[in-house]
Amino acid sequence: MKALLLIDIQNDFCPGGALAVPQGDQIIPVVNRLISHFDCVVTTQDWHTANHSSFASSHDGKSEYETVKMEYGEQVLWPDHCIQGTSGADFHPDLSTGKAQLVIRKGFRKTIDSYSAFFENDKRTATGLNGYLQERGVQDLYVSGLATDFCVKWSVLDGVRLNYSLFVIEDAVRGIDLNGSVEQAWAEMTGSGARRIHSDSITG
Ligand code: VGL
Ligand code: ZN
Repeated sequence: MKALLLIDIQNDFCPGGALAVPQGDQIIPVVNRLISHFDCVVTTQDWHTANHSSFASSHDGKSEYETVKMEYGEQVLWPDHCIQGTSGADFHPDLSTGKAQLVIRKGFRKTIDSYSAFFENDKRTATGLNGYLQERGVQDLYVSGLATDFCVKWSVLDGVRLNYSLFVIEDAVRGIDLNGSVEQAWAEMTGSGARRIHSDSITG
């Protein structure tokens, strides 16, 4: 069984949003077509508290995109984004979310960020997605969404580690790109064994 994973296709990650990914909205028509080819569709939703510890605004004297050391490791500090219940945290209105069977919310604990769909940034606290996919008999994971170099990459690397077959759909992802992080993300993902594919190859 195969599943399509939609990572964080939310207003704040699209042009005009608080943490806009360049051309983030351009993946939406591609993703909407893909959804029709899958019986299992799962989406994640970045879902932060106000004053979340991943926000630069929560750290005196720190600027956006600087990093800080947290108990669980290095953390990039972001603009305030995807705050629970705000329109920025909503899925993009053009995304066909109706077929999504599971919404995994992540980053909802104030003191820890969560990039991966599988684990919070301590790499230990599970979101529950693995159990869900196991119980549904999913083996092949097709990944789309935002952003290539953060939540997509971390989800893909965890998925490989958990022994799923990973397919990253290159025209259905876009990145933030801090200092070449998109190119590095592709190297890490393909180096881990994930396959880079084009959405054209998904039919039937
Ligand atoms: C993301 C930074 C902060 C992502 C989420 O979805 O890639 N990036 N929160
Ligand atoms: Zn976030």
